[in-house]
Amino acid sequence: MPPPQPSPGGGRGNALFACDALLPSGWARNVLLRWDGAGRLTHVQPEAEAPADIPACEGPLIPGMPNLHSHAFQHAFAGLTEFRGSGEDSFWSWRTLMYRFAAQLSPAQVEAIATWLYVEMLEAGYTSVCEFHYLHHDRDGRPYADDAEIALALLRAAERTGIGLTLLPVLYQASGFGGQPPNAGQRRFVRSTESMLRLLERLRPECDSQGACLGLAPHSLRAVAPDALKEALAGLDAIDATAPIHIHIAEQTAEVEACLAWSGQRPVAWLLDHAPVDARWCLVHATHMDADEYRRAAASGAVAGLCPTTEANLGDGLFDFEAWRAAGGRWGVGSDSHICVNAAEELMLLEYGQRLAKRQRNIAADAAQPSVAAALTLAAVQGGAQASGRAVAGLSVGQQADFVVLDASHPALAGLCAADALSSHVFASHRGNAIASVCVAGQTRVKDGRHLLHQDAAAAFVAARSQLLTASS
Ligand code: NGQ
Ligand code: ZN
Repeated sequence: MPPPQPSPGGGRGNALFACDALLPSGWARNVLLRWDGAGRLTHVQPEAEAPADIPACEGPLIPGMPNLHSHAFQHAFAGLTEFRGSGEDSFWSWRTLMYRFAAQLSPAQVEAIATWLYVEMLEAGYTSVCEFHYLHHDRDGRPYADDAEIALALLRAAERTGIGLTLLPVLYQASGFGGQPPNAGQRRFVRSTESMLRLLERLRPECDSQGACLGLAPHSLRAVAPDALKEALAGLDAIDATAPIHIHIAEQTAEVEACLAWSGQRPVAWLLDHAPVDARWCLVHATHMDADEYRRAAASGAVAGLCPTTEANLGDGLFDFEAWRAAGGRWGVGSDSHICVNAAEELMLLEYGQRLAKRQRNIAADAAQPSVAAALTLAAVQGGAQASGRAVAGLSVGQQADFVVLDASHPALAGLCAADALSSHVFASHRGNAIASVCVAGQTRVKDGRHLLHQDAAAAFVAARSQLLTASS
């Protein structure tokens, strides 16, 4: 039978029966799900009878994955820096090229790129995204007539595609620790703390009206000096004392060294001592921490924002996932630069990085959840939901009906039990999409593996990228 459709009359109240569903406690059989008109689950009942009038999904049902870190515009640039420049290429030489690319983008191009990106995310198992948005101004660095121009383009892209959104306008003021003046490549990003707070006020009703969550992202300790950080956090609290806060924290060893030179502390330690880090925070790329930082950051309740494919692509270094889990740390995944847009592959690479470093196998599993793929999926959904500030924490009552039906007819999955099908989806589907359908807030967005906008959005993306490449050649 087909996946659920919006009910007649435009309401979204609906139901679905799944022979196998991955609930927060693990796999369950014969699960009946019901959700209300707002797309919130009202009923998650295992061992139910299959009601005759309710559609049954054909493959295992898993929770939709929140993508906790995205710079949408970078998707049009993915794959274009895989050549040797002068000397030794690094994160920093990549960043120079990325700035050059960012300098050219128009709001319409950003919208086309984001729309296609969100289509791809939905097709690849992400049902919501945290957009870490710092491309604020026009090409000359001057604010647009409407200061929210590009933020609104991102909101429209999310709304059109149906992906859930946490919008994180980025505070960016400096080029290095302690408030060093920004450089020319950063002119589109830079704004005063006061203008950031005005932007948040401007965006609040827009976000509310489409069910998006609004937070704030101090870009990094490199880009925001201590006084500005304090002032921005106080301003955010006055607007919404529960809003999520995301920051890039310790991605590169050069960044750790510069922070030590500036403050005598490593970035994570500095942040924990100078900011009220708690469960509202997402520490993106907390890659380089010492043992004490792993322990303290995990105890803060913050989510570690892991972006395995981007971190590999940029040569960041390896997060010590085992140490983080041993300390009880929460975590989720993001596709960040979008060198790869696939929730399953992020989980696979996260596990493989640890296997390579530790020379062990099945590292993310434990006695309670021996299947690595299930353990990874469940933890990343929980952590991703926390970082998103939205009720997207999986298949339980009160959470949004965000879910993915695996394609039981895909050769990698066919004939397997649900647990093995998920393992094959994560580890053995060879980049082929083993996803049949995807629902966000109970609405079908991907059917037979395809989003309704697939073709149009792809064409608009390719056109935008061609314009950009022609302009820069
Ligand atoms: C960004 N991206 O803001 O897009 C950063 C690079 C920076 C990643 N860290 C720029 N992956 O950190 O200065
Ligand atoms: Zn980032």
